[in-house]
Amino acid sequence: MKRALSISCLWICLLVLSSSVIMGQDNHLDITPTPQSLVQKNGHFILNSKTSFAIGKTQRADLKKVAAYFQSKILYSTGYNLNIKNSGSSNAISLQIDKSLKIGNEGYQLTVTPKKVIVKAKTPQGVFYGMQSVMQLLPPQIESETIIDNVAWEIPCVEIKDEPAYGYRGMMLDVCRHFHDVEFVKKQLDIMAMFKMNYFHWHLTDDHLWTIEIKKYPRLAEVGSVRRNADGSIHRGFYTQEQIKEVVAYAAERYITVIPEVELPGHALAALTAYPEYSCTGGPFELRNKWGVEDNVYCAGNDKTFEFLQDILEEVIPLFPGKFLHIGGDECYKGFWEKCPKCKMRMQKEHLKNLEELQSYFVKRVAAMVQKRGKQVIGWDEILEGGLAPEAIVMSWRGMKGGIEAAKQGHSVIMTPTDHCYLDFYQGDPTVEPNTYSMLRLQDCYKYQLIPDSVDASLIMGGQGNLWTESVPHYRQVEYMIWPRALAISETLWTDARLRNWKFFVNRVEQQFERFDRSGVNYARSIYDPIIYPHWDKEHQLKIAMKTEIEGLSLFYTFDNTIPDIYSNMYTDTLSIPKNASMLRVAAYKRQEQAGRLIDITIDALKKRAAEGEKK
Ligand code: TNX
Repeated sequence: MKRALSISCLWICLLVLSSSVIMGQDNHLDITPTPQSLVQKNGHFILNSKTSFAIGKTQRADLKKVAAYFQSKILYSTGYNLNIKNSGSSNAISLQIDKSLKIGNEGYQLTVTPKKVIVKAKTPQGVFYGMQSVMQLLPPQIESETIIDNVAWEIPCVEIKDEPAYGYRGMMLDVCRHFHDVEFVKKQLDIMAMFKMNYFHWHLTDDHLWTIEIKKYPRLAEVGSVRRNADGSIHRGFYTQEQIKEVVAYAAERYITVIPEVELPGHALAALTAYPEYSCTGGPFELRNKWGVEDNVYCAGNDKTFEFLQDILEEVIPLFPGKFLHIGGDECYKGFWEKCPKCKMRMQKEHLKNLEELQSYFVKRVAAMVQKRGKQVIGWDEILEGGLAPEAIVMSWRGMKGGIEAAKQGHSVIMTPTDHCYLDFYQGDPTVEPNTYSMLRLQDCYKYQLIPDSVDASLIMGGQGNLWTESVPHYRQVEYMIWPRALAISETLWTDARLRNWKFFVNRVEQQFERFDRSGVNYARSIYDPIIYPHWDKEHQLKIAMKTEIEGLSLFYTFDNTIPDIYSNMYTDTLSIPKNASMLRVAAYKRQEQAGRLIDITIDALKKRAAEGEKK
């Protein structure tokens, strides 16, 4: 897939000219991701019980579906069951396909006048995105799951022309470390669609669980989907093929393509527990019940391993009509291969010089099977080691370098580097966040610059946010980790980089919080928490610098164990630690109200952090 056509200068100029409107505080113009061009006009359209959808005389089934989708969303909160008609000269939301538009296939044009809302696009997908923008122009109550009376359902008059910067705008969910059921996955697809994301990468197999039913190998689901945790508790879950089809169809209605990931040659212990004969040692194994990577991987010397994988893929491929299939490829330990007689034979026979080449042989052999079935393979950037499989798409996660290298070799790339896209990392101070590792603040996601210098931009398909779930046991926490950081990711993938503006983005994120509250979506408010930097000065005294991620907050703190409020000391400059202090307590206030969480951190913990900071 090629990067969508670059946005014309005219659009940029239009946006700059209209930026005073956009940057304003008008809540009704809070569309995320920011449209490429938006001009506000006077007046508004009022949606009421008599408003109808107009989808044209031909009553295209695809437009009818789009209309029906939003009809039911609007019904929930307004109680209005809008009619779907052929035409309507006033009080109508007109959905139109216009192939002559000078816009990409996912783009749309939205015109709102007091009489009419017109959404035009080349494709139903474009119309769908135009309608998502309409929803965001309505008051936040539109997201309510129950009827709300006494709301003026106004849509401000606007002229929007919009299309994505990148064709691949994804989210990955790992359901192997912690399983999440179909209903929850569907809810995430709904939310992704609101922000015009179009690929759902479903990490279905790993050392810790195998989560997809394979009829020919029933033990994969029977054995591979049940884990005994280290504390003796059981964690289990898999999807039947019927459920998979249901999710794929549900996603398609939201213009989201589902990409399954079947991990190989590593991250395969759940499969090997069920069928140990495809490992080098023969097992027996148990599903991995501590985090980290398992050493036992598929045997690369045994032809039966490839037959097994082929059989699995033969069942997986028809379930996913999209053109991509992810075969993992990351973090494969090769120590057993080194000792395994069959693997050694394979290396000899195939003239493979080292274990990296054996890994490459493995990936290439499976990639060829997948490609024979008409699919393109995606692999994590380790598939570069020992030589890339022809046509393989590289998902660059260990920074951008894998992506750069792959693009230099002429391969397509999906950028998902840890320091912008890893939604399993902390997003605020570790003392108040659920336990995990490393740091990725909202701002880090927003700074995501996909195209490094020196690569052919057309090979960068786009990017995605990744949620690994080692430390995410509960579905509410999945949402907490994804939102709002995925808003930043969606904007970096949709909106032209030149139009990005952190301050304006934060305003919109804050408006979105209200919408999430209304629709029962969990999210993190970590942007309101203080950021604390303990460090040693030249005299080796502990000092504390603090700041906030967003503007408009003041920090109040105490060292005497009392709870800070606006009458406490306000932070203005680097602090020294008073004698006998044992704890710093600090909270951010927005005007008179406490905005973020109270952070309590002992002086000992601050010292430890300062030391760790020095090591970095
Ligand atoms: C690396 S990213 C992994 C995952 C872990 C993740 C934790 C990648 C291809 N592999 O298996 O869950 O780090 O952040």
